Amino acid sequence: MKYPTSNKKLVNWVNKMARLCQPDDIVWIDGSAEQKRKIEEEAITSGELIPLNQKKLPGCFLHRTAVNDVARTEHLTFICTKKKKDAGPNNNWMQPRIAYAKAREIFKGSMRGRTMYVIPFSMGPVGSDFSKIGVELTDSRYVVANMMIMTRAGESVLRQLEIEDDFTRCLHSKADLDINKRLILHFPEDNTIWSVGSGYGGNVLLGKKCLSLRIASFLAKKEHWFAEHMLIMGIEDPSGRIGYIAAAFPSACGKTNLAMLVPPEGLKKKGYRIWTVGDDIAWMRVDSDGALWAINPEAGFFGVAPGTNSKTNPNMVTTIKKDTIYTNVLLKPDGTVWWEGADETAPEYGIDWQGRSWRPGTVDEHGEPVKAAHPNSRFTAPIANCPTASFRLEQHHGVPISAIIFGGKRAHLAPLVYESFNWQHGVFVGSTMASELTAAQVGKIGQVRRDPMAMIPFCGYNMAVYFRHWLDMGKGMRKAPRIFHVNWFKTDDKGRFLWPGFGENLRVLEWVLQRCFNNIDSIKTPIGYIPRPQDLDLTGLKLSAGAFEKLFEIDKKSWLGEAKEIKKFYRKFKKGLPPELWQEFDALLGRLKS
Ligand code: GTP
Ligand code: SPV
Ligand code: MN
Repeated sequence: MKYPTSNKKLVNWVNKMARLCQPDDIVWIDGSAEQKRKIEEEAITSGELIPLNQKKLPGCFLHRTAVNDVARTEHLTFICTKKKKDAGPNNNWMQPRIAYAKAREIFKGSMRGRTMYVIPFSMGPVGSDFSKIGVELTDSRYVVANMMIMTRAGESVLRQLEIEDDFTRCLHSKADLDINKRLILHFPEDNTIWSVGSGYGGNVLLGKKCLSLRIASFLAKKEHWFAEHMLIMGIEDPSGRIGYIAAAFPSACGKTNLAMLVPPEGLKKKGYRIWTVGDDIAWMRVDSDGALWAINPEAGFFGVAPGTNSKTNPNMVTTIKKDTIYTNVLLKPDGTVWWEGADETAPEYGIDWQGRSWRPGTVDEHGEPVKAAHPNSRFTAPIANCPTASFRLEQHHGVPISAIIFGGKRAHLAPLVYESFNWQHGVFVGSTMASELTAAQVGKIGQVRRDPMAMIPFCGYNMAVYFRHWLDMGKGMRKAPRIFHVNWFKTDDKGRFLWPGFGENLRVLEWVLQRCFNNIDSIKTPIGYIPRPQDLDLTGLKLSAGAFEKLFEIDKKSWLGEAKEIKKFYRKFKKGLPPELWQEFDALLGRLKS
């Protein structure tokens, strides 16, 4: 056979995996429009893709996953390092030898009667110093179609692999889509990912969470850079200066929405403009100027559908009008789609995400309302479709980061915004991040999950060592970004949001950049710096009476309670936790008690 590459390592590996999975056929993805069309047609025939109304939604398809395969399965996700300690208390661990053996049994013959696709892909612009190459083998045409949107895939990557020998080996098979035979395995020491038995996003688009966060975070530690669960956006101020920020919020806490916000009426007159670089992942390096530069390794969005509408996110509504794959949403009779919280009211009739007929008010056998779209239904769309897409997306150098922002859903504790005292304190703030369940979950109000830097499900090694890495990186930076914390989700006694959020969040970002560029004054509190009231521009915004005070209230008693929780969490890391973080902990206690 003639191969489209002279990279022996690649050819040998593809052949070896083919002997294991036994596909009928092997197809190399070249990235051409012609091949894309052919695969889409085959996917329509096989039922993997359902074509949508091509007049209203050109280039768009619908896909339905298996009913028990609708989200990342964290309990079936493993970090397989030789030593358990290297995976840390933050990860499920399996011995590599055992993991390979277990998965091999499931992969054996799993592609019989199917085609194995070879997808060479680059995370980041092909050839950039930031970028990493992966090759995914898969028997899913849905995965192929998604990877062609989410990554730079095909011929140009193969050419790069003639120069650059190394790549992440990503093996995926749907196998029987059996949850009891589902494993998402990472072998950071072998630069290898094996995923079997799933067909859902984060489990199978191996360039995303598996490579760009779990494997990349491991490499980043070794090679002295950052791989983070962060959006990247540019905020162009009225003078034309663009300040770039990177922000880490846990899954479903508002990264996509913030990354492409629309300036609110009150600030519009000033002339702000937003540039979207990325909505989920940031790779960042210290450059020769001593500043931190970032790229988004992805080329597409894999965003949450429910709640997406022209009010919450008009730029996304435009983005997903073409060339988009919808997963697990409702199919309308006219060949368009719908989800809870879409622009239009519910259609009178449709096919729900499980492929059953649906009408508003449909209930299940327990009398519970049936959702038209799964709550984690998603769309996959090219960033290039986005009206606010940054003009620097293809630049090999990325963008310079002025501020890092951490955030979570906290109904009660954290103020709208505060700034850390310095880098070390900022790492403390990130490492103690948490998200709270809101009033919507009866009986669980106030329940907190610790999610440092929004990386708890994604850090590919021991998080104590990851914290050490964060501290060390700060030392090497002459122009380190300032570190902030935001909370859009503080509520009043009745559980209503105190802050309107979405586009209005720009008011907070304006202050953040004022701190970075103009070093305007602030108020010092025990937890960090907060804005002076006159420095937050609230033009045209009507907050309810007392809301502003509440948003910035720092209740020492609650913070002392929080400190107890932080201590419990930190203790999980035993002696591995950097002493600097205990120092910061003690300093916080001191400030709260004085
Ligand atoms: P992943 O793709 O899972 O990583 O999620 P994400 O962080 O990109 O979250 P996304 O932007 O999709 O937002 C999730 C939900 O948070 C949306 O359904 C919104 O309703 C809500 N949300 C986003 N921004 C705000 C905000 O500023 N205020 C309030 N109250 N809700 C928000
Ligand atoms: C997340 O859960 O943080 C996502 C979706 O961005 S997935 O790609 O499935 O991980
Ligand atoms: Mn995410």
